[in-house]
Amino acid sequence: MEISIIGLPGSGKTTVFDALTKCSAEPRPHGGAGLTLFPAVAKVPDARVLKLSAIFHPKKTTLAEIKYVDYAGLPKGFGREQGVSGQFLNSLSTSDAILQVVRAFKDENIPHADGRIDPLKDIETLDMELVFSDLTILEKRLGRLESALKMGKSSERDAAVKEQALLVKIKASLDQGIPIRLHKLAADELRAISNYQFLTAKPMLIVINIGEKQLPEAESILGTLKAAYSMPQVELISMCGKLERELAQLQDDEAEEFRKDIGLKETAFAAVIRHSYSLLGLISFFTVGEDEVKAWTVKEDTPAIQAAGKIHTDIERGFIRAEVMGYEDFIKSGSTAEARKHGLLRLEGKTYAVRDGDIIHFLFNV
Ligand SMILES: Nc1nc2c(ncn2[C@@H]2O[C@H](COP(=O)(O)OP(=O)(O)OP(=O)(O)O)[C@@H](O)[C@H]2O)c(=O)[nH]1
Ligand SMILES: [Mg+2]
Repeated sequence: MEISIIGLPGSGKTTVFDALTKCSAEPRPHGGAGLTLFPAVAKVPDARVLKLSAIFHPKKTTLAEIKYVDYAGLPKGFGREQGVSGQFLNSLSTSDAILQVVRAFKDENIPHADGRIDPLKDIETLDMELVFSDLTILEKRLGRLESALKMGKSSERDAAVKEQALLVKIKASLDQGIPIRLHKLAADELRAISNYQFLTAKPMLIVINIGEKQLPEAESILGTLKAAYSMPQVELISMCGKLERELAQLQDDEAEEFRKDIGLKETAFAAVIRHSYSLLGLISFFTVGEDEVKAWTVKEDTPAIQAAGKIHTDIERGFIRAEVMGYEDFIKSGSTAEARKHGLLRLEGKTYAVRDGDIIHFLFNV
């Protein structure tokens, strides 16, 4: 799972990225090296894993991970309806979701490209950029479809005509600046366009980057923006990027202390990661034991056999059964033996849809 971080120049992308990934990316080069991708992994905070770890005392405790990508040296003109192409577009296209950083912080020493701080305007500007990029891809495809239809074989004609109609429909609304995710496309239509990796069809998490002084008004800033900009598959959240980056460099207990002092409830980065997770339709299941307690990431409704394959292809190939108990059931029971006694340890087959919080032991044979 990979999430690309984009936003207008100077909006705080790198600051937010550093906060999420605890500054674990390679140092960035200085000066015009062209576009460079910076991937780094964020650990998904999950109190359940820590609790399981406290019960099993494993040698190793492993949290789930999400990969974020930051870009240095964005093309000049990004945000001016001309910037997404080449390597930048390739990378954005293959990512599973987009995290957009929007500047709300005020700082006279850091000029905004448009000379004003207006988060909603910036969101719309970036939307236009992504719409424009999708239009370019779509028009190319339409052109090719048209010439194929002119000389095409009759066997492929029906599919081509159908696709053409769909693309024309999408183009009409992109032309009006409407993102594809606002279309209520049917499942087969979504499948038909999935290859194009349209940017405005991807889930998007918008992080409003507020300044420290704005912390008391964070909720009202966010509320206003949510009221003005709401659509399916888009989630808005606020975060003080600069402060969170500083906190990310402290020891956990020091950071916790600091947070309490300034009245920050949940770590903002935890909230961003949680939202990234739900936006992507991801859930966690756990494996437990003396060696390791580990959180695994899968899509909602993943069948048990596929979840097994995440751990090892041998387990998938030799899958016999899965022993499953819900996290809450386990905690209530206090131990696996108790859970078994009360019938809370279930035997499930290959097609069982894994649920968030399942503790799974796979039985297999190779
Ligand atoms: N005052 C203040 N400054 C911030 C905040 N967040 C980021 N900045 C500053 O804004 C500047 C730009 O931040 P970056 O994180 O580099 O922004 P970016 O979007 O990665 O910039 P480019 O990659 O150059 O487009 C830096 O000097 C940051 O220290 C904030 O919340 N408050
Ligand atoms: Mg940057």
